[in-house]
Amino acid sequence: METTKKIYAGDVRSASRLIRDLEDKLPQARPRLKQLFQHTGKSFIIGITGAPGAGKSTLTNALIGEFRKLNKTVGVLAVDPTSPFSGGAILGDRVRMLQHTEDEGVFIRSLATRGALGGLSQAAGDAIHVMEAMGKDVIIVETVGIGQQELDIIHHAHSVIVVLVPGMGDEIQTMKAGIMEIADVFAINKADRPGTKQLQTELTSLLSTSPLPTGSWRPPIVSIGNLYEPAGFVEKTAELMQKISDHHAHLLISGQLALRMERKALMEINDALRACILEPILNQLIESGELKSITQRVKNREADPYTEAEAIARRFLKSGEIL
Ligand SMILES: Nc1nc2c(ncn2[C@@H]2O[C@H](COP(=O)(O)OP(=O)(O)OP(=O)(O)O)[C@@H](O)[C@H]2O)c(=O)[nH]1
Ligand SMILES: [Mg+2]
Repeated sequence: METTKKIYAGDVRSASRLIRDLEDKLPQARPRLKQLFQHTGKSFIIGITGAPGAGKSTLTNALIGEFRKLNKTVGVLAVDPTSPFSGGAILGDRVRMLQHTEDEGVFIRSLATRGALGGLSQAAGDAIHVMEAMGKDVIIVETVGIGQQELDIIHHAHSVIVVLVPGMGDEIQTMKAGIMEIADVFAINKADRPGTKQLQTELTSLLSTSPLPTGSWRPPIVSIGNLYEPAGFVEKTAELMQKISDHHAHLLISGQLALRMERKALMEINDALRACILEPILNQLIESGELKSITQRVKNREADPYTEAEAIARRFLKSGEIL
């Protein structure tokens, strides 16, 4: 059977290989992705972000369990922009989600940093498309929320959960990173720790003072109890599920879903332009050593970046060398 057909049938090996080939930018990978594209766009994508160690994987694991109870198939993509090796990310996350690795309805993959040229958002988008083509009902994207790269990744999602932990100074951190604006649901994790009430109060007042047009979604806050008290933890996870489902319904009814899909499409075009134009040019300039000399010239004020960029654009676009 053809690789793409196998992926539509949910074949784990073919999907894993394609994700890896896309990551490695092997020439045969992109045509396959193009073929798959028409089979994507039907999954519900949930983003989970928060500080390192906030308990995102623990929560993802619990959500997988809830979705499986509803007979939904689940894809999970753990993206770790801070780790140079996907091995590290895989290890921690796999351990956390071990109970689901034998489950055929669950597919878990990790991505790590893409090196100097960025492109992590594009790699994440590609991997998500493969999971969509596999027919996963729900895809959970876990990413450490710190900088712009992670915010870009989270824009692949329809609903975004921001995980906060009491007593970590997260409040200030997250607001700085602009995470407040992207949160659809807040989860206060490790609510067994001191400072939970205070964090909840601060967040509530912050949310109630921010002006919102009538009828718009006000992000709810769910305090996830203690992981080590399973009964309460399961109950709270169910509450979180309800909020996610409420948000999904809101997206549909308000027409926001279409807007988000449009924003996502625009981002995908941006990522693709980057991959098709900017990356090959930069790669060639790096290989030939030209980037280094241009950098020196600009640094020494012998040239300005625009003139250099225009000259490069003229040269590459005319020669058609980039494809
Ligand atoms: N006390 C307490 N610890 C928890 C709770 N939930 C998770 N943890 C612990 O917090 C640690 C980090 O959990 P993870 O789920 O790996 O966190 P993460 O956000 O995925 O971490 P990274 O992916 O490394 O950023 C683990 O040792 C968990 O056992 C909780 O409710 N209470
Ligand atoms: Mg994790």
